[in-house]
Amino acid sequence: NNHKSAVLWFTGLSGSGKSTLSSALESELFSIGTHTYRLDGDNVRHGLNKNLGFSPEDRTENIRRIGEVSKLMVDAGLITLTAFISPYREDRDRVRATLAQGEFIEIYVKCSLDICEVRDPKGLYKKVRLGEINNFTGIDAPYEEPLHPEIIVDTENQTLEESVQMIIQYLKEMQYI
Ligand code: GGZ
Repeated sequence: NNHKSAVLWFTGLSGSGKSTLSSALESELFSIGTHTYRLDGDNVRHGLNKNLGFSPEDRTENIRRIGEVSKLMVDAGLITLTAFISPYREDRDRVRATLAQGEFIEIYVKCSLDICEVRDPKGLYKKVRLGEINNFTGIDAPYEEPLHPEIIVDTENQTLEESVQMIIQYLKEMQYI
């Protein structure tokens, strides 16, 4: 184990690029021998958190459990990557507070709602506009931007590779890897 463990906590709107970016970063970290694990909706909302929906209370509980699991993974020595909207600042800050100094790296995946809606990778925004989904983040549910994230990636104006390298650069400078 030639690296420090930490959580790379990606936060941002649906369609902002959290999954794409965290996957690409994980591949890059794997190629340099880092031990990682990635948590996202596919492996968490269908399993551990399958009893949770998208009400404010359920989102808070979703993030609390993911925070606790992340903490265990950090204890196991992994660089843990999480890709959840995590819309509430208080919920993210609570996760930060459960970890030691330097173990929580908040990465704001910044992208305007307009562009997320144009990308619409899963056709969800279209469904929202048709009235088939409600309480959708950015439309009729809040998204609270991080005030002091460790890293901001602007996926509207940066390429995927630039965003990956920006995070790798940070991890090197701060001597995580
Ligand atoms: C936001 C929703 C909703 C509502 C379903 N609001 O783009 P996606 O599909 O893959 O990412 C979204 C995902 C959000 O789950 P999270 O666990 O990341 O959310 S939170 O952190 O707020 O608990 C979207 C889909 O689930 N989705 N309904 N109403 N996103």
